[in-house]
Amino acid sequence: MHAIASDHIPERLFPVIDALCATGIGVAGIIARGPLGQSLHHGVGENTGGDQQKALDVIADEAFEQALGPAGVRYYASEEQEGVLTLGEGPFALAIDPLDGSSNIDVNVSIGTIFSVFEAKDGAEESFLRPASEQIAAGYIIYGPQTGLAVTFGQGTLMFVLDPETQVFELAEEAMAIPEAAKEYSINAGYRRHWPGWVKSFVEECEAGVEGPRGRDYSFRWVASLVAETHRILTRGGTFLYAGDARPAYAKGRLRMVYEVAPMAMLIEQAGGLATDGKTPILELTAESLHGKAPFVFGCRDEVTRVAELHG
Ligand code: AFP
Repeated sequence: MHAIASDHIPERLFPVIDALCATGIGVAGIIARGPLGQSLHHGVGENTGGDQQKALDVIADEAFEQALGPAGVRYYASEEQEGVLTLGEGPFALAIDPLDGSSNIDVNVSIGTIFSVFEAKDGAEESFLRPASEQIAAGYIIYGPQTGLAVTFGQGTLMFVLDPETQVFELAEEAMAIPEAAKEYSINAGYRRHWPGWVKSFVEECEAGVEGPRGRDYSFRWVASLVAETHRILTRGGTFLYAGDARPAYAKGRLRMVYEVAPMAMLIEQAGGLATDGKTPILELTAESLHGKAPFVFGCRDEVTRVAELHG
């Protein structure tokens, strides 16, 4: 019994997507039990990037690592692992944030798993330190009121929903389309004093609303869960900004290029949106290190274009 029903998945990638979905169903069950099950949100250490590791980060990482080798993944690069793991002799290299948004685990807010797939090269690290445009698949599983899967293979962005009765992911939308213009913008406004000028200018234009240069009112949204923000923007539009700011260690923002920024950029662009580092398309960039960060601005074309004008 497969975990996903769809003839919209390239045959050679189906085992990988099916393994991601089957593992995701297990992770969703653990999350749904919350405090009734094992403790999920207590700190268990630090990952390579210096971020605090929660118990669920490690549980999810171990589950995906176990499942993906037999599915054809040769190299496994995870936020929760220092280096690249060799899982088998399959044709693919998969980068993953096993559990993104872990600061939301204990408050029952949507969190997710983000993944990016390349054809494996001869070397482990070189299979990931390459132009983001070479991704052959990218997506996320969202653990929320619905458990969902957004995925792209370079021919548009598809959305699936897990049917709770059959425990199978079913196709809900085969061509997600982001609106041209946004009505919402997303940024952690708590750090306004640290923002670069172009970020402040964009946000102030949104705050000026219908009387300002944008000529319409905007609502502000911040969930602090990249998967939840991306799902909302894919579904109804918006603009997301996490640029570099003046805080120590935030010169390139907070989000990681290989397993957060690059896969989300592919999903967004395949749905007709734009994804940049503030001015340069993410898909034109090459990761310099496994856990390196990248400034990230994505969403509706009109807004991301305006951000690039202000950045310039
Ligand atoms: P955690 O996984 O540590 O919760 O970080 C989540 C995240 O990487 C991304 O999902 C959010 O968009 C972003 O951090 C939120 O960052 P702030 O906590 O600085 O708002």
